[in-house]
Amino acid sequence: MSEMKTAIVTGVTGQDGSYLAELLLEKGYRVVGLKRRTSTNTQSRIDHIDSPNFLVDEYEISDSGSVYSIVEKYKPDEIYNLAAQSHVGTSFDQPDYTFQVNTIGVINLLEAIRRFSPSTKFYQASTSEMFGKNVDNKDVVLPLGSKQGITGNFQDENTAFEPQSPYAAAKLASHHLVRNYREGYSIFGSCGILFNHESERRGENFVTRKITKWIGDFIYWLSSNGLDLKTSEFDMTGDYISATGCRFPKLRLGNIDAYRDWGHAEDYVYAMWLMLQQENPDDFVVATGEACSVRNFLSEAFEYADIGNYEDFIVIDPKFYRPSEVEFLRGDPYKAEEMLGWSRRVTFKDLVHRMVESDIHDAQEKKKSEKRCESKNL
Ligand code: NDP
Ligand code: GDR
Repeated sequence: MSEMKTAIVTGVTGQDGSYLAELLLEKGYRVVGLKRRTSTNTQSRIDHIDSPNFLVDEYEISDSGSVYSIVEKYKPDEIYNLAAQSHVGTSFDQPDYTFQVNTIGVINLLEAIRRFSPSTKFYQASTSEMFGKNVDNKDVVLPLGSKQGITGNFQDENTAFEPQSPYAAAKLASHHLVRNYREGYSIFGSCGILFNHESERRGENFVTRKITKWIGDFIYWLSSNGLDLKTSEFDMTGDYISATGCRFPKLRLGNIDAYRDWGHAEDYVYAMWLMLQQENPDDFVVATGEACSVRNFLSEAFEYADIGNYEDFIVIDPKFYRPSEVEFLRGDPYKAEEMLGWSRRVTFKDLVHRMVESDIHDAQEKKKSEKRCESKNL
């Protein structure tokens, strides 16, 4: 019987960390999930994992001594570095901190591997944000039967990087550092250039989850106040949706004309694992090949929840605009499909539907005991 592999997952309390921990456990690994010390519990995404092969240890990614101790202690077969200050908008307000976590943290891990565990394979969570404003264009039509790839505007492994935020700049520095350690010290370091991936576990301040969470809360508010969108009278003027002494805040959003290539996180963590099972380290774009706008997401979500025209329920708030925006991201996953045998399973529509269903369900469950009418807010 082969010996059990050990994998460290940084950022295990996050969206991807939780799915990756589940996948690695299924594959027979011992999984060490790393979390930072916090004054409140941040383990809601991993609380359900019940396995003797799963343990959670504490560290601080920006503290080299802490990272060295952890790597020396476990000398893992694989490290998946998912920890990050991952919010692009926040990185404009906290650029220094973003670099401490997203770049210095990566240096700490690479140095720890070089010094204490040079045979450890390393996965770095790079991002499509590194392309920023840059797109390539492909207008090729291949012969029938050959792999089509995609046409039109896209980004792939050869597209030049042009980061538009401190987040993207910090991630790009780390992307280059991994290549540096790969070439300079023969460390097995692979970078997944992952395009947006969402899920029922997505953080609530990313735009997709913000939308579906609002829908869940709104539907609960309607039902708990005996309101019906088709038969009740609503006043839709201003920032609230008001009816019979109750009101509910409209959904406040920023730039809804941005396009993203959205997949499901469960599919994407599988690509991470595949990258570390290859003979040689390399970088791969992981994407669906389809771009949809925030408007498309809104429209699909509101239609699925049977609410009506999303435009009546949202307010555009300049607060959510970024100093510089990435308008269009659409990845060509050809290399990952060919070399890793990876392909996405969840479509854009399925993703939206799953997130809407989950948030409607959660809102009903969580708020059953809450007061029925928010008229006190009037
Ligand atoms: P999340 O924001 O859900 O999770 C981030 C994780 O990093 C959390 O576990 C968080 O811990 C941890 N973290 C944040 N700050 C620190 C810190 N100072 N020290 C240690 N840990 C910290 O992100 P995702 O799961 O969505 O993304 C995973 C990785 O992939 C990130 O690196 C992200 O930048 C990258 N990425 C994500 C994409 C996406 O679309 N989801 C696309 C491309 C790249 P805590 O719970 O304590 O906050
Ligand atoms: P992104 O995701 O910046 O692509 O980064 P996010 O969901 O934050 O934004 C997507 C697009 O929606 C626009 N937008 C809003 N965004 C947020 N968060 N809140 C709003 O109210 C809102 N209104 C409009 C944004 O301007 C943007 O154009 C995600 C993160 O997971 C990164 O860590 C990861 O690297 C990239 O995806 C790939």
